Amino acid sequence: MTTAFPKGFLWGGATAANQIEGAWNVDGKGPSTADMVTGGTFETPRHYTATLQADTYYPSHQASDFYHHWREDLKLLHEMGYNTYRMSIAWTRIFPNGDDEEPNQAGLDFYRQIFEQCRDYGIEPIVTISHYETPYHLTQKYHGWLDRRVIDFYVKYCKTIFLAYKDLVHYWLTFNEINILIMMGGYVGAGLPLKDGESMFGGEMTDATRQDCFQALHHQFLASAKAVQLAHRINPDNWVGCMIAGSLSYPLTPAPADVLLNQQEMAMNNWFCGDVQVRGAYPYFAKHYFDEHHIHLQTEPEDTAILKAGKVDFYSFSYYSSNARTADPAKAESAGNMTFGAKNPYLKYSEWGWSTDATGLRVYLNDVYGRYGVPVMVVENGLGARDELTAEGQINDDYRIAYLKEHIEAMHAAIDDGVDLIGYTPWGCIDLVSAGTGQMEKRYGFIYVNRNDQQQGDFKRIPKKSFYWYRQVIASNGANLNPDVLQKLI
Ligand code: BGP
Repeated sequence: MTTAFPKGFLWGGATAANQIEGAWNVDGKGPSTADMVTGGTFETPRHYTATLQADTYYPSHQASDFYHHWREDLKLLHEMGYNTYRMSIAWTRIFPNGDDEEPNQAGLDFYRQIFEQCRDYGIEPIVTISHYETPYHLTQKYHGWLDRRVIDFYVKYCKTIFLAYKDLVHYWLTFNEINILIMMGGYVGAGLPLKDGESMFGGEMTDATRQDCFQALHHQFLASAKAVQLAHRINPDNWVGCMIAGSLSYPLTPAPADVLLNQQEMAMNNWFCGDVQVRGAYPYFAKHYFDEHHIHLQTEPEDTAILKAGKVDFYSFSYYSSNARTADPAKAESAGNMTFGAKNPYLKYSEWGWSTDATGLRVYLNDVYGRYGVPVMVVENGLGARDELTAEGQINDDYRIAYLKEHIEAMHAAIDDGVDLIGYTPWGCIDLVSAGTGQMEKRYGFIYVNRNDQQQGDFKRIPKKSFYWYRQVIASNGANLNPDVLQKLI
């Protein structure tokens, strides 16, 4: 039987600018890498075009039109009882090219209104500074994060927003899923150039692409460390976290080769970035990995001190599913959130190939807290699914409630285990564009957005059954997870 969560627990939801805002070129906003990527499906990968093509669908251009619906959206989040909301700032609303001299005032004003409204609602914003979008100009002129000068552009952007929202925002995440650079290539995470028409995630990782990804990652580590120090200097109340794609995996069998492989995958996919950002130094296994893959980082003598001085205050991560690893190449592969592995016979898989594994969340929380001992936040979690409107105009998303319920129970168990878990922001609380496939119809939200993949629909917001359920969860501080909630009009 679940009892309440600790007092002051942060309950909310999460979104990202390029997946929800739309208005991609409005009020002085410049194009970002996300604006150059087409729609796709599970079977058809999204691809990048070097210039925008007529008659091609770029989902970020309209997304869920939050830019014109934010008042209504925040009101709904408030009605659900949120005391936190994780969102990102689009760098290109503030600095349209990334390397501009002056910030764009209209962009600063846009987010100020949002943060003021959050304050009035008692919602603490958690702001991701860079969520899968780099100013496109930086990709074209500097090869994205491959160029060390981009660190200074990022730090200038950080300084601008830290000062602008000094009294309104206290929680910051430096880079969304920074470890994507280890797992899936560099365009999405670091704006590394792609060839025209190439899949957004690039091809297979080779030693050459890996070299670029780790160099870009090194620059992001330095940028993050500098941002942490700056945030603390500007306001000692600022709390800055890393954000890691929680990539839990198990050995598929007890065969020692599977166990060893899994240990290595866990280390590279999770602890590599976590160690640099939380402990302030590259882990012991980095050298062996770099040697094995012929990676030679270009560094400066001051880098070690910068990383050490810029340790984050807390560890945040996304968690959707788990994977299984086998040293036997013949075993079937399954998709997951950015990592691939063998199909785990004990788990169920979604239409998009993602497993549901709530126990894995408890395992991961214990692993993370055991390793780092800093407060932990789950800043993404959820079930991407197709929702159907009933004849009465309702969405009975019991499958989503079941998924979230299990994961909240797992978080509760982890707290009982002793983990210092301080917040939960399930992903895509308002339906938005899928990062992986570009679909609107892979929905995560408590709030339905009337828009489909054929670009039809008026963006109308409709609370789903899970909206009323989550409201009850928050109101009881996690004590009442009863799924048979009444759908009442708000
Ligand atoms: C994470 C990203 C999010 C989000 C989520 C769900 O990797 O941080 O931006 O999109 O995954 O993934 P998808 O949208 O592909 O279903």
